Amino acid sequence: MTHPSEPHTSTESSAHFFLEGLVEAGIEYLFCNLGTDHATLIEELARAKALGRKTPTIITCPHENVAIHMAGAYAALTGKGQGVLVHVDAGTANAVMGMHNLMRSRVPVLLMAGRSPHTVHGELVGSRDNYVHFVQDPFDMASLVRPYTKWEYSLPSGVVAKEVVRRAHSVMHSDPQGPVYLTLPRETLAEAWEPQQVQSFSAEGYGPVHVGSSSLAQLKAVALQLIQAQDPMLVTSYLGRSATAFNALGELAELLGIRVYEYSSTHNCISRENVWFSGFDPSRGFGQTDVGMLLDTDVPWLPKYSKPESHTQWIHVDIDPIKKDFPLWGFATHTRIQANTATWLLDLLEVAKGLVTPEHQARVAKRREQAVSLHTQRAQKLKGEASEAGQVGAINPSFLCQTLNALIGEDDIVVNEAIRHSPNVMNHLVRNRPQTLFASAGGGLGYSGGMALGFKLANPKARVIQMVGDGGFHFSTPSSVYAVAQAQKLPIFTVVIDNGGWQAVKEATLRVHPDGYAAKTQEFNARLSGEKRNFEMVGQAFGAHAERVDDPAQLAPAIKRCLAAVDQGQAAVMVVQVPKLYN
Ligand SMILES: Cc1ncc(C[n+]2csc(CCOP(=O)(O)OP(=O)(O)O)c2C)c(N)n1
Ligand SMILES: [Mg+2]
Repeated sequence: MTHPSEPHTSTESSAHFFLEGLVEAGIEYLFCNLGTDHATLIEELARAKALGRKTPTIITCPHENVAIHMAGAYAALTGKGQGVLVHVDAGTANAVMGMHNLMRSRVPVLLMAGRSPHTVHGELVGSRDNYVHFVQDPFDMASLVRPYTKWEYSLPSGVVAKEVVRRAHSVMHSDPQGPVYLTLPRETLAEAWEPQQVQSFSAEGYGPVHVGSSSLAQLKAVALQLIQAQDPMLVTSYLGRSATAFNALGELAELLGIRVYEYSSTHNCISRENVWFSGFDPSRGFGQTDVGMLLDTDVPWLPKYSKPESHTQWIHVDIDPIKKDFPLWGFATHTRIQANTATWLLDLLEVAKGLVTPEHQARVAKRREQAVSLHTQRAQKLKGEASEAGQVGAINPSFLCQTLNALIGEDDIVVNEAIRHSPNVMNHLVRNRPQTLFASAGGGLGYSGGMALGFKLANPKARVIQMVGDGGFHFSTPSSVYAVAQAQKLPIFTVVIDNGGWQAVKEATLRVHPDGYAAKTQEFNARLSGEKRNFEMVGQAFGAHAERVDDPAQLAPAIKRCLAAVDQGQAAVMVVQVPKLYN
């Protein structure tokens, strides 16, 4: 190692090689919230800019919650994990909830945090020079994120900067994908090395490992089981993360006559126009089913309330069928297959096409008649539900979603964080195209603003519509969301569904204590009140168009104004007053 102050023109800092490693790995963006730990990275970014060298593009995020969810959404849409750079343990702590969401969503992201300097007396470039360097050096900093990472490490030396980046990149993109965490000691980033000392590590030699399909014998067995079934059904939650899988599932349902249910879906998994799409309550199909499939789902139903028939044979196919990150799981299946469901479904289709008989297709045609009738009934029921506009000060949430549905495009992307209004969003925002509906698989609220920005970054042509509760909006660090929307020219459209508090918390109490004191006194400590609650003005403060709608008759014109603003490059926030959870 050489010291950077020595007159050695040929040396470069570890930070320089680290940034080069990120570029070589294909990391396009660093979603950043910076601090004293990043001094040499900041210096190298400025130097690279001055010298015309390529680095990842920096997206400055005033809050880490936005950074981590932006990176997650970008990866969910493009398949490419990005970098998030935060400040020591403090920034890591703010990003942890996002790590929980991304880990549960199996999305790759490289979270990086600088580490406080370890030298106290000025021994090295980057030694402690500030009060916070003494207090931001906890024992086992990585323990903050360890439950939510596949891999974590601390950069031991600039010599291995590129090898470490490659390793992090390959691990996060290997199946099942997920977040990784790397810490960067300040003095290590400031070390200097000769370029020939720092090797590159190619994707060809060190790239990710993917799970494929299953054996032909197994595919045949499953195909025959489905062909022989009297009335098969399927439950999925995140199969729609792949457009290929989405399309293959639609085709398979038609070929084999399989009723498809989504449960707690984080993606739209089948076109709502497909007659075999049977809604969001799998338990409705249990009675008739002799063969069932779980395909890309972590929680297919709630066992406390829904029990499949004992004679039903369940086939389970997933990138992670053992659910390695769930201490308990609790769903009995008869066949368990680890596979990439997109390639597996394509293979199954091929095999099944060679096995179906005219007799089977006649049986499917008969079932199809029933499916068409149920599909039509469902559509009519939903139409009826949304036809009632509601009152001034209590707009019907189904009417809200149906009105919005008529005004958005089929390739627009909806981010769902509507919580107890999720059924309205799922039923009335009719998403027929793959990758046009997303939610978090995790349970940490406040994801949808950052995610909406990440989708807009990944697909600037699509409109991105964020559906969020009033509680969720508070969690989303909204001043940071609209600051980034403005600075990065990422106009998103936020719809705040305001019911005056946390309906989910109220309902949870009633489920456990239906006749308790909370129920009798109607006191759930779930009220979000105050003389002024102008969520739209939070957006306005950072350049967004703002609307507040109390009257259902004003809804469509307000949506149109918001969409016009978004189309002209300005974010929009529309607060809609729905019935309050407290009278
Ligand atoms: C970070 C975080 N804190 C708390 C919760 C618990 N929680 C779940 S739903 C909910 C209420 C959300 O309120 P809102 O977004 O208004 O939706 P509503 O329940 O009214 O439909 C809360 C507080 C959570 N999931 N995540
Ligand atoms: Mg609410």
